[in-house]
Amino acid sequence: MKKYAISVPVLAAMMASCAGGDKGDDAKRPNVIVILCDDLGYGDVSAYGSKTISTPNVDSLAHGGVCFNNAYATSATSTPSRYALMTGMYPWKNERAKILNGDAPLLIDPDGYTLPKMMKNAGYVTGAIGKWHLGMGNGDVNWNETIIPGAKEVGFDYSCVIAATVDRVPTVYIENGNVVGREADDPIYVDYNNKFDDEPNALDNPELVRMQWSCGHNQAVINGIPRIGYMKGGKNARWIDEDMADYFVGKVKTFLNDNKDKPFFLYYGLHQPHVPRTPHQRFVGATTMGPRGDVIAELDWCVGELMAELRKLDLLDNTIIVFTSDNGPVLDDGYVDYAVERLGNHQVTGGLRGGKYSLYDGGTHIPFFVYWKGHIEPTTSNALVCQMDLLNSFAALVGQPVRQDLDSKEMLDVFLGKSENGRDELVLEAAGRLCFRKGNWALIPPYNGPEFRETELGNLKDFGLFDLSADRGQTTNVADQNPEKLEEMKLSMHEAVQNYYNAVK
Ligand code: NG6
Ligand code: CA
Repeated sequence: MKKYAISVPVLAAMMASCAGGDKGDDAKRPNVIVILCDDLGYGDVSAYGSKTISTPNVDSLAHGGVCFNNAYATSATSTPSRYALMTGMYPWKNERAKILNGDAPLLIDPDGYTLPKMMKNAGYVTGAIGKWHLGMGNGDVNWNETIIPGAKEVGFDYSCVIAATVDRVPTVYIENGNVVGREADDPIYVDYNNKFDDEPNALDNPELVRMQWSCGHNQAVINGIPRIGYMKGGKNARWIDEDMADYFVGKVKTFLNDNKDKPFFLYYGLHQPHVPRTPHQRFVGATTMGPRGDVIAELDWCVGELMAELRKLDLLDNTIIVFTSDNGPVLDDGYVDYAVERLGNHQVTGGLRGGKYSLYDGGTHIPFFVYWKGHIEPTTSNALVCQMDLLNSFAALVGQPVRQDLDSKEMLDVFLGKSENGRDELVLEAAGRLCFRKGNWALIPPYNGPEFRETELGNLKDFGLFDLSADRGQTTNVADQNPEKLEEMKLSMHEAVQNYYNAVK
C-alpha cells in the first residue's frame, strides 16, 4: 500500500487555491529538488546492483523511493537533454539544441514556458545551482557586466552556475548573472576561435599542462588543465576545479536555509563525472578506478550533504527529490585520466550497449529515482518514463495546468510509484540523429554517412530493430526476422517525428 499524507488531487486543489500566496499553507507544499548529474551511467550507482562501485547516499534515494529501471533522458548529450527537461519539448524540434560552447546565447526562449516558470506560477521560489549549459546572453556576452538573458529569464529566482561544462571557458562561477569575484581592473574576455597572445595555451605551453588531452581540449590552459576555448583576465575569479563540489554544496545549503520557510524548487546540476575529472583531495583514491571513480564518490558525498541539510532543517519529509543524469556514461572523453585503464570489472552502463553520444540505450537510459520520505513506499518501477515528463507531472502536483501543447506527458502517479502506466513511446536523440522506443522495441534508422563507430554509436547501415525484453544489451538486430514489427515501428516513429525528420520512410 502506498501512503500519502495528503492525496495528490487534494494537494493540487489546495495549492491552486493558495497560489496567490497564503503563507499559512506553505509548509504543506512539498519542495521539489531535481539533482541532475553529468554523464553518470546506469551502472555507475550501486543501487542497480553494481558491486564495483559504492554510492550509499544515492542508493538511499533509490531504496527509499521509486527506483526506475526504464527511465530516459531525451538526448545522449547535455544541452539537448537539459533543454527538454526545462521546456518539456523534444530537443530535436529546436535546431540550436546541440552541445553549446560557453559563450553561446541563451537557448531557451525568454518568453517561453519552462519548468521553473511553472513552479513559480504555483508560488514556489526557484533556484538553479551547478551546471547550466543552456547558453546565456545574446551572443556577444560582456562577462564584466550582468549577463542578460540567463537563468532568471528561464524562470530561476536565484542561480549560481558554470556557463557550460567544466572543460569549457569561461572557468568562472556566475551568480545571478554576474561573474563571482570579477574585478574591474582585470576584465574577462572569452573567444572560441582566436587565442589571446599573452595567455597560455596547451599547444604553445605544454609545460603548464598537468592533465593531458587525448582529443580536443588543447586551447586555454587554466589551473594546469587544457580547455575548449580561450580566455583572458579574471585571474582572481577563476574557479579551482578541485573545490567545485564544495563550492556548489555550500550554495545549495545557503539556498535551503534561505528558503526553508517557503515552498522551493531547486535544480542542482552536479558537474561529476564529466571531464576533466578533478576530485577534491579527500576523494583521491576513494575508489580503485582513478579520477572517474573518485569523482563519483565525491558526487555521492554531495548528495549526502544535501540530504543531511534537509534533515537538519526538518524538510526531508516535505521534499520530493529526483535524482538522475543528463546522458549516459563515457570513459575517455578527451583527457588522459586512465578511466579506461583503471576500470577493472566496472560496467558503466550496467550492460546497456553504447554510452554517451550513442543511439543505443547506453546513451540515454539513465539512473532515475524519485524520493519523498514518508509519502512514497519504496518500490521499483519498469514504466517507461522520460525526464521531459517531469514538467507536466509536477504541474499536476502543484495545481498548474497540464499543457497539451508540450511533448511532456503527465505521469505524476508513475513518478510517485502509484502506477506503472508509463509512456507508450519515446523519440531519442544523439548527435542530431533520432531513434525510437515503443513498448519493448527499439528502432534505429540507418545512417548514410561514412563508416563511423557503429558498435558504439549505433550508426547502422540499415534499420536496426531490437527486442529489449529478450535482448536488453541490444546485441542482435532482429529486423530481418520481424518484418511486420519493423514496418509497424517505422510507421510509429514516422508519426512521432512528423515533419521534423525525414530519415524514416
Ligand atoms: C565534446 C567534448 C567532450 C564534452 C562534450 C560535451 C571534445 C573532443 N569533446 O565536444 O569532452 O565536453 O563535448 O559533453 O572536445 S556534455 O555532457 O556536456 O554534452
Ligand atoms: Ca552530460
